[in-house]
Amino acid sequence: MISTDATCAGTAATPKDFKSPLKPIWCPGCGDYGVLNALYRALAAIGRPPHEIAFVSGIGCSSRIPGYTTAYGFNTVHGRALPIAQGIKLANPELLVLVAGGDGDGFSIGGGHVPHAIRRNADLTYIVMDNQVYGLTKGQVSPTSPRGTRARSSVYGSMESPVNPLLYTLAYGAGFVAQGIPGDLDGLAAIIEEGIRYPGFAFINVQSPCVSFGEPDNQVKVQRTRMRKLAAEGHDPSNRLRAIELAQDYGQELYTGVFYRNPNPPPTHGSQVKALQDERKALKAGAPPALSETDNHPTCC
Ligand SMILES: Cc1ncc(C[n+]2csc(CCOP(=O)(O)OP(=O)(O)O)c2C)c(N)n1
Ligand code: SF4
Repeated sequence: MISTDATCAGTAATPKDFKSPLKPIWCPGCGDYGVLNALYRALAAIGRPPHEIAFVSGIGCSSRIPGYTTAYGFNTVHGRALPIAQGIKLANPELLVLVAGGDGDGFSIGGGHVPHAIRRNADLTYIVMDNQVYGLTKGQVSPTSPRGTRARSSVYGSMESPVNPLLYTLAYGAGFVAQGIPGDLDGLAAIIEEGIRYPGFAFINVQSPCVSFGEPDNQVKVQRTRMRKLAAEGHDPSNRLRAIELAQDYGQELYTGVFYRNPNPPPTHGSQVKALQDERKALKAGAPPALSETDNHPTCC
């Protein structure tokens, strides 16, 4: 295991340092394996020891991911990873806080939490393993399933338009929005590392195929042939309007890389809370002593 003070001692961390003894029980070929491997690499590059990392998830196949790392993990409640992660970050701002889950967890039951984490600019990295299906509960349509998807819960085909996670987060003002695929491990590891380094709310949508209930034309091998790297297309990630334009192709084009990185990141929620606390402390230190019990209750009344 990585030394608890590896970064101070100058010992380089390796992906293995973040691998827990627990063996993943995902189906063979599940995209989530690739996400986990990319994450190991990203954490090694960041170099923070596992005890300085809190990894929070909701419920779902993808939400098992914290247990496969050596970070402190919390496999919480369906759809509630973001509020719990925000609480952890507020209570201990020094921690590196990662959040993960599925598209159902994040954009169905938990969809109402995403805008608030974004508008607060909570300093979290949120990784959604978007397989366009509810995997754990055996293949119902999810909020990102394409219209017409036939599943156990929609035998005649889904009649709803899918949620677009890229547009959703960009529209609410997320400072970092990216997308990756597990078949491009190097690219995904680089995106996760960049998201972690971004000072503020970072959203990473991973098109992580479900081999058991997902669409056959959206599996790892097919994705590799379909992916279009934004960097190779000459996209400038500081251009938010262009990012929004590109994000509209979600479900049609498989863009990978950083859609948007705010070149002037606004203050994080934590830094604003800290500034307020410091201001209150200074005021208190300079303020006249509080009135005593007797002063507050004069004997005349
Ligand atoms: C409050 C609540 N409602 C419903 C469920 C049942 N449930 C567990 S996981 C899940 C959806 C899983 O899909 P997703 O979040 O996309 O993750 P995946 O399994 O595909 O990785 C549901 C509906 C639950 N555990 N708790
Ligand atoms: S059911 Fe799908 S999402 Fe769940 S482990 Fe299997 S392949 Fe992965």
